[in-house]
Amino acid sequence: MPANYNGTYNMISNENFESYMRALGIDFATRKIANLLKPQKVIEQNGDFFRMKTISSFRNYSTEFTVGTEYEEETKGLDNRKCKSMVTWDSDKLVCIQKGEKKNRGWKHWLEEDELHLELTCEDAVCKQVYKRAP
Ligand code: YOG
Repeated sequence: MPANYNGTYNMISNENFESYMRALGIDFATRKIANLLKPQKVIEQNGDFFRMKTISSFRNYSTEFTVGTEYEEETKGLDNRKCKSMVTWDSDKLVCIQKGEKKNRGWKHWLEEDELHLELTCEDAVCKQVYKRAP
């Protein structure tokens, strides 16, 4: 039985988002706006199938994948690149590798009680975000 990530989570902390965005080549003005956002993650999970939505007042981003199956990801509204992405389980952690133009790109999710943790990596930048389950 895989871990259950189903739920809606609100951002409570966001470290190094600026360096992550710089590594992705996001322009100054967009970074200033994005840095002020407190997005929400909405996760729908059915076994190994996931729909993940990142929702904010500025832009939304949505991805769907099956764990263990490589998929074409287009980061529309973010840095607008194409990646060959693949998510795998590392025990109860979800680990995504995003192969493409940017080296060392990916993310990891894990749960700690009512918190959803996310580490976003691009090149040498690591952003750490924590979300709390919405009441
Ligand atoms: O999430 O890959 O949870 O897809 C990362 C933003 C900001 C737009 C968000 C909008 C990267 C301008 C998704 C913020 C910065 C800045 C809300 C990260 C790029 C552009 C959409 C992500 C995974 C894991 C699921």
